[in-house]
Amino acid sequence: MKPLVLRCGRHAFDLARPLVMGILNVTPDSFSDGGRYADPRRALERARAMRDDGADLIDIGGESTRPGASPVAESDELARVIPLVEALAADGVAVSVDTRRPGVMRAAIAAGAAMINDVAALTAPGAVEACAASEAGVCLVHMQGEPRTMQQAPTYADVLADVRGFLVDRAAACEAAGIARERIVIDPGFGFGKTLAHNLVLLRSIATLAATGYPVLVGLSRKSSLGAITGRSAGERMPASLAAALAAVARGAAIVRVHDVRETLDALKVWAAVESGT
Ligand code: 7PJ
Repeated sequence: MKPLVLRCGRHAFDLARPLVMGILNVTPDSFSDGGRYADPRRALERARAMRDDGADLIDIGGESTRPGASPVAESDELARVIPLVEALAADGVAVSVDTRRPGVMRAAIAAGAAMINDVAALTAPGAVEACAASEAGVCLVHMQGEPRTMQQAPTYADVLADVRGFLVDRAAACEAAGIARERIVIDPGFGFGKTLAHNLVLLRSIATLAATGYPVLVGLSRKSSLGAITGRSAGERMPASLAAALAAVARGAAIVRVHDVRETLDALKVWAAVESGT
């Protein structure tokens, strides 16, 4: 059964059309836009530009989870993220916060965040409880290993079964703790302990993940798998990212997480017009 609505705090999203989540990395070292939005004024400008371009959600990350990244102190993560959440939530923007830390989750929710996006799928002690005590949406991401080492030698018996099983188990743990089904999104975690071949199996199998009944989020924007296919550097992967977003939506993805909001929405509009015949 296809989910109809996604509830994230005071926002309710109609899932009849795909949603676009704009990426805002406020880390000094994120792989594709590292450092560019570390200045809070520039970060706010960038977020508002993505909102004006039509982003449904803006995902703010203060801890780089790129392969090989080193950990960031919680106080630094809070200082980077929370003032932006406050400013954007006051504008009425649906803000998602990309974090693995329960302390950051609680502060983000108190500052008005609509969604917690966790590449560790709320596995940190206290993370499920921090989200259950709110009305925020949650995005549960599959990751094998941890960011520093996850791309060294990812292996799976059956990547789709492993990822699907993990995500369904995490969603069940969330529901058992009181997080309503309508607040939960799942994400296979492209590049999080996956080779190009693993990523392609998962992308081809989005419909199987969507058949769990949870909306599926896909994050492939500018990722290295697209570089492996095209031979392009991170800054030159926008066309590849648009193709990946369309491939995901055509297979049932509910949300695409992207750097290039305006271009992705244009591509999705053409795709939707073809699909609906209007
Ligand atoms: C993802 C993410 C993703 C979700 C990052 C990057 C690396 N959150 N955070 N899904 N990737 N939900 O932006 O390329 O794929 S950080």
